[in-house]
Amino acid sequence: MLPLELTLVVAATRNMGIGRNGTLPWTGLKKEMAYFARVTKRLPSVLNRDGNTPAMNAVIMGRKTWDSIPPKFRPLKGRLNIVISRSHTEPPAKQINAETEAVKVGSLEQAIQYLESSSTIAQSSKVFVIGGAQIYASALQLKEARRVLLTRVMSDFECDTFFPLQLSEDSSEAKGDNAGRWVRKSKEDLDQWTGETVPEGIQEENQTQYEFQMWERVE
Ligand code: FOL
Repeated sequence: MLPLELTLVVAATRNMGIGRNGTLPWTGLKKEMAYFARVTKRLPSVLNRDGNTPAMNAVIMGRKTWDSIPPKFRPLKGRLNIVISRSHTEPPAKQINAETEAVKVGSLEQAIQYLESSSTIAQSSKVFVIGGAQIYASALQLKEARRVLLTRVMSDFECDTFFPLQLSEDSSEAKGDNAGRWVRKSKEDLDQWTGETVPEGIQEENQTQYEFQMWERVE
């Protein structure tokens, strides 16, 4: 069996707000969005063994998140996009052109099965869950969900959608409903995992402060 790992990527306020009216609660966090794009695109340094197929990372999202992405940015470039909807009742197409279309599946489990049967992705790529709340909640139930790349937004934006796990500021440990302790990792661990030098400490953009963090589940 392939040990597929899921990394959740999210930007959230201190009370874990992630969305409002079907979109992000804030506007103009351009460098934050650029971080999201870079980190989800960047391939792990190990290369895939079977030759010429260019490896890509995968991003798994729910249908509402897909709808929230500006059409000109869909599918998210340079990544295999997998979209979950209960209305996707056909088995996913075996061959899709990732540059122009998304893989459609009916559940997170089907998304994982699809990736496990796609040898190039399963063996050499990172798999990100990019929301929204319903899909994060499903992912957090799974042991495969090992890590959260959290951008902690310090301003209190009004939100109607929340990340279903409280990752606390003060204590370095968080308790979820669905098992496991979550611990905040160091800047060095974040740099190593992402393969880049992530800006450390409080960032500010468009009068909004935020911080790049990495959390991992400990057994
Ligand atoms: N995680 C983080 N850290 N920040 C986010 O904004 C974020 N957003 C989502 C999931 N995880 C996140 C879901 N929402 C795009 C738009 C909305 C969205 C995710 C992605 C999007 O258009 N992305 C383009 C970047 C376009 C640009 O450069 O402005 C991409 O190529 O990734």
